[in-house]
Amino acid sequence: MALLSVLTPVLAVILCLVLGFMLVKSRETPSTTVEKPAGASKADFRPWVDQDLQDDTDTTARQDEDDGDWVDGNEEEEELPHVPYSPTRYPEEAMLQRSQEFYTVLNQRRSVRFISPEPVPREVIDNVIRTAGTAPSGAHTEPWTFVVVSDPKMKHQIRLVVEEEEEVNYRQRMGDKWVNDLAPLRTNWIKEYLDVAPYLLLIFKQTYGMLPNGKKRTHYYNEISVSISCGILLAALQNVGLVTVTSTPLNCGPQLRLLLKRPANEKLLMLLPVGYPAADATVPDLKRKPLDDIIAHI
Ligand code: IYR
Repeated sequence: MALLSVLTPVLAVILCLVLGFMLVKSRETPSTTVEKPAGASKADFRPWVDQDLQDDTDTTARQDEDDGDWVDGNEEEEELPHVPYSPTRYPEEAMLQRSQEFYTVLNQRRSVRFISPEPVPREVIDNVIRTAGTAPSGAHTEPWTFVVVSDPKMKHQIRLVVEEEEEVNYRQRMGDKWVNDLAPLRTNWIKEYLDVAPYLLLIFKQTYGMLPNGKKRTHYYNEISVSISCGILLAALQNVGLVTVTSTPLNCGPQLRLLLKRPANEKLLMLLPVGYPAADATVPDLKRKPLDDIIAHI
């Protein structure tokens, strides 16, 4: 009996430890594998959703990342003047012509995997990024970082990381269906353009902001905001005759973030090799859906 009363607290402690361990394990996100979540059916398993891109919304995950308090709403509020706004208004005819011309330019945009090593002026890239930075963002938090890599050694390091992970993606993680769906595009894990393109643009979404006083600021809708900005960036590249391919290297985010010495609040959303198209570049002969298939007038 005496033995039992001594053992009970010990057993309780052991039980707590086991439960705590199980809880911690269940919260861990795999960083190098895309695993089918327990209980997920074939239909709801989405291997193309990069685990690293998920926002850390629960407070424990936030605290794990690094120290620092969050600003609360009132602290941040500042009086912001509203000023008159009257952008150019075009006559209808001009609108029609401009809409057609803009469509013609953007309709020529293609994802190009064969990029020329020919140098591109830095100022053009700066302006393209300036343009991307005009995107709207949740509560005007501008939650983006554009990392421009031109150093050949760093480009090669990036290539090594991407090719190693992508080989596992194509061979194991993506599955037969996805690999078959991509077959017509003739894409695989070998990404020569990562060495060859004069610039690699790595676009990071900031899952939260860091204020000068060390406090964290909520970045609402950060992924949507950065995605819009990427769309504008693609249009700006097209406007100057440069090409890219929207690569989204699955599972490479954490390694590339460390390689580029980016802070913990930044997560890689997209990697764009940028340059002129190679003289012998080819693209798949894709057709776009007709207007009637993408529009619903109500
Ligand atoms: N991220 C891989 C696979 C890939 C996925 C889609 I969806 C594409 O349209 C093309 C490629 C890669 O970049 O090769």
